[in-house]
Parts: sequence; C-alpha cells; structure tokens
Amino acid sequence: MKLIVAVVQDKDAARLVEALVEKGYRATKLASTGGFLKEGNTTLLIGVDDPQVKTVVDVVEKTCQSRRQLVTPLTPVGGPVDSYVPFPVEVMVGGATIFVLNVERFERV
Ligand code: 2BA
Repeated sequence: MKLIVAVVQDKDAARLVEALVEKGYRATKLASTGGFLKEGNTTLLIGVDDPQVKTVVDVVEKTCQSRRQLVTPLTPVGGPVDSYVPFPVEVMVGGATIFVLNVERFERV
C-alpha cells in the first residue's frame, strides 16, 4: 500500500476530492500553508493499493492547473527601508506537488 501526499492549490482542491471520491478513492483534505508564499494551500492524503498509484496521480494531474502568481518580496532584514522598492516577482505554482510513500501498516478499526 502507498500513501499519496498531494499539495494542491485551494482552487483545485474541491474538484480533485470530488473526482477521487467519484472514482471510489478515499481522501483526507488538510488545510496547509506554503512555506514560500505563506498562503493557504491544500494537502490531500490518499491511501491506495500499489497498482492504483498511477491512476490517482493521473487524476491529480488532470484536475490541478499551474498558475502564475506574483510575490512581493519582503524588505530585507536590517536593510535600508526607505530606499527599498519591492518589485513583484512571478512564480509558477502547481499543478501539484506529489509524494508517494510506502505504508508499513494500514488498519481501519
Ligand atoms: P510554497 O512553498 O508557497 O511555494 C509556492 C511556489 O513558489 C512554488 O510552487 C514555487 O514555484 C515557488 N517557490 C517555492 N520555493 C521557492 C524558492 N525557494 N525559490 C523560488 N521559488 C520558490 P510549487 O513548487 O508548485 O509548490 C507549491 C506548494 O507545494 C508549495 O507552496 C509547498 O506548500 C508545497 N511544496 C513544494 N515543494 C515541496 C517540498 N519539497 N516539500 C514540501 N512541500 C513542498
């Protein structure tokens, strides 16, 4: 068995959970925050048998879009505040960041 951990954008999360549940997969949705943008995103935990990993990853890939996002860097710590002009920087976020982990033991009691 594998645990798929997928970090996705909030905008795609509801559709993704719907698509997974519709196909008979179980998923847990966690509210999370990206370390870089410090904005909310969604982390899904999806436990599946090994042969189903590819199908689930395909569903995630089809459902989640990449989006460009502008980030305004913070004032450098200790730097001159008055002369600092923060220019927005564009980053490409998502579709999804996916980790596939081996599950040592799974029980539903
Ligand atoms: P954030 O950490 O908020 O990152 C959002 C986007 O900012 C990233 O998109 C990437 O395009 C950019 N970014 C992140 N760190 C950067 C850096 N040090 N320098 C320049 N640009 C940077 P994604 O790569 O698609 O990541 C989306 C979210 O997935 C991340 O949100 C984070 O919550 C999660 N994530 C990505 N890689 C991860 C990893 N190795 N471990 C744990 N979580 C990860």
